[in-house]
Parts: sequence; structure tokens; C-alpha cells
Amino acid sequence: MRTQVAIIGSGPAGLLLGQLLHLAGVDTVILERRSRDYVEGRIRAGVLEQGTVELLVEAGVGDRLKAEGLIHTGFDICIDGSRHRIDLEALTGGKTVTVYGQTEVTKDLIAARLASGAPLVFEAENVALHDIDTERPRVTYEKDGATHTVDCAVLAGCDGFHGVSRGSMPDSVLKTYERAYPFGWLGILADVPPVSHELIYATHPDGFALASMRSETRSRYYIQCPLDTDLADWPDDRLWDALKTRFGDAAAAAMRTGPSIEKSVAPLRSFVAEPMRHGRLFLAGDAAHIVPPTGAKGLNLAAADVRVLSWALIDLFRDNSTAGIDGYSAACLARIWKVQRFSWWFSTQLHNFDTEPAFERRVHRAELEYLLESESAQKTLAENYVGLPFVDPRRVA
Ligand code: RFL
Ligand code: PHB
Repeated sequence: MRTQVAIIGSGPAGLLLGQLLHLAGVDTVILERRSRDYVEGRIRAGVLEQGTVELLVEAGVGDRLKAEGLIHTGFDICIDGSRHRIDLEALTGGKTVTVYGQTEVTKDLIAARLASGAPLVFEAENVALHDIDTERPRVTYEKDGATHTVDCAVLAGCDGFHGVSRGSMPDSVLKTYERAYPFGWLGILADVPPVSHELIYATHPDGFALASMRSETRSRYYIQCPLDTDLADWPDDRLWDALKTRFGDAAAAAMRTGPSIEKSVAPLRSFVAEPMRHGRLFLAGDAAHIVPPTGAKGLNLAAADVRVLSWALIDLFRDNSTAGIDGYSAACLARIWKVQRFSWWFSTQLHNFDTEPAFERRVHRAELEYLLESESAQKTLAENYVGLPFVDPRRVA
């Protein structure tokens, strides 16, 4: 097989890149290790920045998002049971976020891909990248017992944190930065109405908690938990009780509980790999960076990378210009580090660190109290939460 861009991974990054390039007349092949059912069923993100929504609309997959997505103009911060609203819309001059599940984004993108007739190969095993520092790279994979080769001009590594693409870059060029947090999130999805029409981020002596949703009838909750948490120790009732304690009496009284339809533990991590390009290989999304989920930024960062990469590749294939691909890594990283800073800061403010010295603990509390008293501090939070502007790679090089 021959194509212009071979895309590894059909998460949001790979699928959105495929769709934007398809609309611009650039040929792509997408190779995915998992099955379609698995990819569509993975429960993850829920909050889309305004720029991500606009990009999905531009990509032609905005109809259901516009019809079913819930526009949120603010969220609550809850300190030891007492709630304070952050008015995103007022603080940012009219910007909002949209609650729409990553599962739904993925389904919409897969439907668009299949309708376009462009190749999307599920259950592609042993994907391997070759000759990435030449102008004629290749990808090989196995499917149904046969080995296949895709010849291409560009490789897009959109295969998430555990993919093969990042590891295909030479150790000598790749520098990684990492911070692991000493806790995880235990999440539950249930078909009960949300406790509030907006998200609640809570900090409590027992630890962080988050009340989120997927729709007006489906709730998503999380609590901070030890890294070695065993789901078997957390029957639904225990989890609902922990949530009620962390959100305080008023929310506890309003909280509707019910059987879980999904429960899982995810570790929290901050990670960046630099640069995001080597030769003809470009990394995008979780393949290049991970943020702790507190700021709701992972999927949005993946979309931002793809926005920049699509500009760069359209320039390359349509106008024969390398300005975009040459600026790609720097343009993405300039924004990524600011989003890393925000996700790290928001996580640090809201979680309990057992090892934190008493002095730092009091300083953290003072910072949260300052946030709730200061409009300028809230503006900084809101500006980051609704999403920073994209950086044009053609203006960076
Ligand atoms: P993905 O979604 O991991 O997709 C990568 C794809 O590549 C495939 N793959 C391979 N394919 C071929 N060959 C290989 N060798 C391969 N190795 C892997 C995988 O099967 C997969 O299909 O990465 P992508 O596209 O970069 O998207 C990133 C987002 O999925 C991620 O950042 C977000 O889910 C993070 N996240 C959140 N982000 C937000 O913006 N807002 C949120 O509210 C939010 N909440 C969350 C989150 C992540 C969470 N978890 C579980 C980590 C909440 C949680 C709990
Ligand atoms: C979610 O709904 O899964 C979600 C919402 C907000 C976050 C993280 C996760 O900050």
C-alpha cells in the first residue's frame, strides 16, 4: 500500500488528523492495534474546550456534538463541603466548555472515516516504523497472519502513551520530562442524573473528588485514591459514601446513586517528550505528552497538536512548503508546557499529598482561599480552563 501520511493509532488524535487531511485532499492510512468495539468503548475524557469544539465542527463531525453536547458556563470548587462558583463565561469574555464524552467523539470520527472510504485498519498487530529519517519511510504490520507494508512520505505517531512511535525515535534525540503523583483516580460511571448541572471539583481532608457527567441522565464521578487501590475493595456503596463525604451535606442530600456501569483506577502523571518530530515522524497527543486529568486537558491537547500538524502537512503536500513541518514541534511545545503548568497547578491545589510538609499544606490552602477572593486569580484559572489559543507552526520556525 502507498499513501501520503501513515497514521499510527485511531484515538482522537489519529482519527481527527485523518479527517482534517481527508477534507484537504491529503491521502492517509490509519493503523490501529485494537478492535473497533474496544476503541469506541474506552471511557475517558468528558470536557471539550471551545477551540476543540470548533475544530470538530470544522472537521465535519459537529452535528451530534452540537445537538447532544452540554454547554457549561462555569464549574464549582468545593472546599471542605462549601461550594464556590467559577463563572467561566463572565471571566473569559464569553467562552465556555462543552461536556461530550470522548467515546462519542471517537464514534463520530470513526463513522466519518468509514463514510469517506479512506483506509482504517483495526487489529493491526506488531506495527513497526522504518527509515523515519529518510524521505521514504515505511510502516509494517501484521493482520490475519500476513505482513503488510505501507510506503509513505510522513508518519504520524498518534498511538498514545504506550504506543511504538515515540520509542522509534533515537534515544540520542529524545529528551523526556516526567512527574509521577503518589495517587490515582478511582472513577465510576452510572446512569443517574448528575448531582449538579455543572462540574464540582472538591478538596477535602479525605482527598480530591470530582462530580462530572456525560449527559443529563449519566454521571461520572472520581475520587483520589492510593495507587495500589484494588477495585474489589470498592463496592459501589462504599464509593457513593466516599463521594457524599467529600462533597459535603448539601450535595450528599441531592446525590442520586445507582449501580456502576464502569469503574476503573487511573494513575496521575505529567510527561513531555521533546522534540515532537524526528525526520519524517511527527508525534501527536498522548504519544508525546500526558497531563494529570484534573484540568481536563489530555484530549484537548491532542486536538491542539492535530490542529497544528494538519496545517503543517497541508502546507507540505499542497504548497510544497516545509515551513509548517519545521515549526511543528516548537509550536506545539510552546503551548503544551503552559498546559502542563496549569494541569500540575490545578492538581496540586486540589489533591492531598500525604508527604506534604505542614507549611506547604497551609500555603496551598491560602492559595485556594486567595483564588476564591480574587477576580484576577479566577481569570487566570478560567482562561486556562477554557483553552489557550493554538500556535501557528508557520510563524515559529
Ligand atoms: P489515545 O486515546 O490513547 O489513542 C491512541 C491509540 O493508539 C492505539 N495504539 C496503537 N495502534 C497501533 N499500533 C500500536 N503499537 C499502538 N499502540 C497504541 C491505541 O489502541 C489507541 O487507540 O491517544 P490520543 O489519540 O492522543 O488521545 C488522548 C486522549 O485519549 C487522552 O489525553 C484523554 O483521554 C485524557 N483525559 C481527558 N482529557 C481531556 O481533554 N478532558 C478530560 O476530561 C479528560 N479526562 C482523561 C480523562 C484520561 C483519563 N484516563 C483514563 C487516562 C479522564 C481519565 C480518567
Ligand atoms: C470527566 O468527565 O471524565 C472529566 C471531567 C473533568 C475533568 C476530568 C475528567 O477535569
